[in-house]
Amino acid sequence: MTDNVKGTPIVKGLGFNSFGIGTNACTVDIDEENDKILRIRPFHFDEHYTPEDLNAWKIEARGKTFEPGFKTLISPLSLCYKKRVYSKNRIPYPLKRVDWDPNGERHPETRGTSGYVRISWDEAAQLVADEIKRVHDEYGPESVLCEYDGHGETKIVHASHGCMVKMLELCGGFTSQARNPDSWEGWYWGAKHVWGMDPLGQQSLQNNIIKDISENGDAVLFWGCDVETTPLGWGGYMASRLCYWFTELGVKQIHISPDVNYTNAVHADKWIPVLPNTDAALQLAIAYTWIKEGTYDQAYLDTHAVGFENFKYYVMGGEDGVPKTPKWAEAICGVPSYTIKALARYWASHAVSIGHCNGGSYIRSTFSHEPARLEVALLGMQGVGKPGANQFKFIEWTLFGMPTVTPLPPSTKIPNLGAAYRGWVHGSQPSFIPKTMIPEAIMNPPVQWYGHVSAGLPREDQFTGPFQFPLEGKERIHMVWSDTPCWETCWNGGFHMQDALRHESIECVVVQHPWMENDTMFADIILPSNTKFETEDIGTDSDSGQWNVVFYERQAIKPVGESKSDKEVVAEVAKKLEQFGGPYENLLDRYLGGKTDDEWIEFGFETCGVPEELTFEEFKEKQYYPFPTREDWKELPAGLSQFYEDPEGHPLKTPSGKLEYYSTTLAQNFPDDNERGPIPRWVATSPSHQERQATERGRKFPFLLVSNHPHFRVHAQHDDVTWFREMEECKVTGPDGYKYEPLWIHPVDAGKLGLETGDVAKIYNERGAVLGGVRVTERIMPGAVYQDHGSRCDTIKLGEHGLDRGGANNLIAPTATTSKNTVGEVTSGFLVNVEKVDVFQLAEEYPEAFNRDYEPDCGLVATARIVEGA
Ligand SMILES: Nc1nc2c(c(=O)[nH]1)N[C@H]1C(S)=C(S)[C@@H](COP(=O)(O)OP(=O)(O)OC[C@H]3O[C@@H](n4cnc5c(=O)[nH]c(N)nc54)[C@H](O)[C@@H]3O)O[C@H]1N2
Ligand SMILES: Nc1nc2c(c(=O)[nH]1)N[C@H]1C(S)=C(S)[C@@H](COP(=O)(O)OP(=O)(O)OC[C@H]3O[C@@H](n4cnc5c(=O)[nH]c(N)nc54)[C@H](O)[C@@H]3O)O[C@H]1N2
Ligand SMILES: [Mo]
Repeated sequence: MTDNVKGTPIVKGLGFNSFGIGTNACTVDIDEENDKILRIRPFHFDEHYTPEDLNAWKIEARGKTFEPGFKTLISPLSLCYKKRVYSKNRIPYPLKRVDWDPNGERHPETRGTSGYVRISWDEAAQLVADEIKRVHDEYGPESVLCEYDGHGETKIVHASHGCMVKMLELCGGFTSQARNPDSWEGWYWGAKHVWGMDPLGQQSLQNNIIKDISENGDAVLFWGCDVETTPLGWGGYMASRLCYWFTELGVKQIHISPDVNYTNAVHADKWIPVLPNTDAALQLAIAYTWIKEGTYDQAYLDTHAVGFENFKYYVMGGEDGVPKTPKWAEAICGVPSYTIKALARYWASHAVSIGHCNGGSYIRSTFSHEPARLEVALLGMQGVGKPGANQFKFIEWTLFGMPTVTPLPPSTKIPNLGAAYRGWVHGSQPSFIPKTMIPEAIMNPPVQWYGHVSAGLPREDQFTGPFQFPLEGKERIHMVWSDTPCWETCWNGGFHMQDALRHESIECVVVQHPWMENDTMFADIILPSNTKFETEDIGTDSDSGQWNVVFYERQAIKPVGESKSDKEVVAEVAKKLEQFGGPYENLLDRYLGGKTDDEWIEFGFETCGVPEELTFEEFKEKQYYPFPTREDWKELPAGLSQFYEDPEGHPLKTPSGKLEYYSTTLAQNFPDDNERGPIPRWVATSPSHQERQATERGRKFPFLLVSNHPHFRVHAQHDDVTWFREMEECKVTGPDGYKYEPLWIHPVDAGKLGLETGDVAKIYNERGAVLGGVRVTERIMPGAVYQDHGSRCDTIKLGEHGLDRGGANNLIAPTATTSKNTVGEVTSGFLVNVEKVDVFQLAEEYPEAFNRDYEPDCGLVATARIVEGA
């Protein structure tokens, strides 16, 4: 461990959302004493550097000034992190599942219910190495599925995700669980076909949009957007401060969402409740109103768009005989027709921008490509790119290091530690499976799809394929190695995944993880990894929106228990594999890349873009370097202003270079696709999904579930944090003392169902049920119910038609992907019913589940599963 200079706080970046790479963190100071973390607190950028060094920026508009400040605006998710480090849920030592015997019966069917025994690191590493060798020999390397790359602590040298793939690609390969272009499914699969905007599909030219709105904007539509919540997982409260700034300026904030989210509650001028994933109907009715009233910008469309006539024909009912009137929309989306008209009229006569984090249900639900491209269609009808009218983002300000993705003043450089990153590599393997198709690929191979489905690929990639798993002549999956054990909690159709993990074809499951939670309980071998407090590393903060910084991260404490960093965990296995010679020869050295940790850190420093005159010694002493603001930032064109002024000179990345209201490439490539046709439209139901209220299923399961990103969690992370669980906001204490995941329901619906605040209810459909603690509130509109995403599984009955006490509602999300030719997730905005349950009766029925080692302020503790060696 590096010697800590007494009294000098340790600088770290805390963020949990960066695909495990060192960006998207918020810089913090950590106070440590006697190998214990005392506290985590805001960091001051001006400790070693002056405002002049930073070329401090400010936005001045309407006689007021906005400045970023020099103290980090850290979020509760960072402040609390010592509770995660010292959680009772930490895995103390390597473990083996009791009824898994590699030389005898393997009992795949008891995964998820078995207990574990303590084993040594030596035995654990040997077991994993033996299994890899056996599977390679018997079936080939493609039979090892690696699950990696989810969000994780921001780490570079001790990468949180994908260390194992770095090793396996050196000794034969593996099958990769490819992250689909998630979070922005609709933008990616839909909006790109209207306006290009590679790689994400959201407006990629973001420069100076905040400055532009401050000077010229009348209103911002928060269309499925909660900036008091979702920027917290990545950075801090900068986006929240922007909302206060808009209020100060008189920029109206109009919220369109099924719920009164945290931002809405604090900043909104107006709330327009819309039923989950029915936005497409609302959008079409706005287009209808504009066409009917002649209040859209036809002159702009003449020069900036193609195919508008086709779209107009559809909107006015030419194609299907159904004009998309506000009355038509009202019946679907629940927004009164007069409100739709009022919104349309306001928008047409003001400078309106749309702000997102990513979009909520409608961007991650069935057919999400439709509302996404309809939004672009609407923006185009009002001349997107004109002063005060753009689409912009409140988070991911420098995602993937793209210098144009920042509506705030950019720095001279975005620090890039890619060269030193020791984790996952995308696209290195010919054999891959989209994340959303894993259960099917395991249980019912072969499976087929279109596109390489790695986030960040150009639009044309969606036409490549079909791809298939397994590759021609190759075997199915027989072994799973995961460092992201939260599939069942985070993806679509978790109960289905539980069945896949227990499938007879799966002979071995290895999980490396710091905490005993979710899919970890399906592992045969568990390898305890650790948090960034326990290692030395280098990192960057380029997402909190204040300053872009690179920092040296000293080790704060010794590893907890017998844990090792993810990188070291894999090194243990590499060492053991060497004994087999052949492709495994010298594997450890090759995996380590010929450098020690210190050398990798120094290499990261040298290659990340810091000025040459800064020495490594000086950097280590100061612990950070902030990149100054670009001198010329005010001259950068705002948003899409150049396209607005000169579409020929600044074309979009669509085949025509213009906004495409009719996509010829979609028409050519998927002529039979009526779920994603060439024109954006309202798709009621179709073979892939029946998740609309006005259907047969809708009568059985009458509510649309909204499953937002949690305020006090990052997906499956932070659910064991004592400070949060103590808050009434986070859990509802049931009559049995168990802390249930809150379920919001409108008083009218609660009345019909006989539910009261504090009751426990089951949320269910034909895929299964999860429990929730009822909170009756007008913060959710009638017809919709709301339960956050990411609560830890505490499954009572496993698999299809299962029952979960933890409230992990992804377990009952649809198993099919976005639509026929798009393999995105569908995890929110689907049909459920709700019914009161008697927990004492359930406890009698399922005594084992109700007697697990559980503490209300942590949830299940690690010992809930450890039967020997504790
Ligand atoms: N219902 C619903 N579901 C959703 C969404 C929704 O809106 N609603 N949103 C979706 C979206 S946008 C996304 S991006 C996905 C997110 O899905 P994931 O990225 O898969 O989710 P996380 O929980 O962030 O996953 C990270 C996992 O890595 C672990 N981890 C963190 N740090 C480390 C480390 O250092 N080492 C190791 N070994 N593990 C670590 C965490 O404990 C967790 O198990 O969820 C999707 N699911
Ligand atoms: N604290 C915290 N921060 C996070 C994350 C986290 O898990 N926790 N996850 C991170 C990740 S990976 C991502 S992708 C982003 C996600 O960022 P977003 O996609 O913006 O997050 P969501 O919570 O899914 O949705 C935002 C809001 O949309 C509204 N909404 C929900 N459904 C609908 C709908 O059907 N129509 C309309 N109009 N509105 C709807 C709700 O009011 C909700 O609060 O957040 C990131 N930041
Ligand atoms: Mo996401």
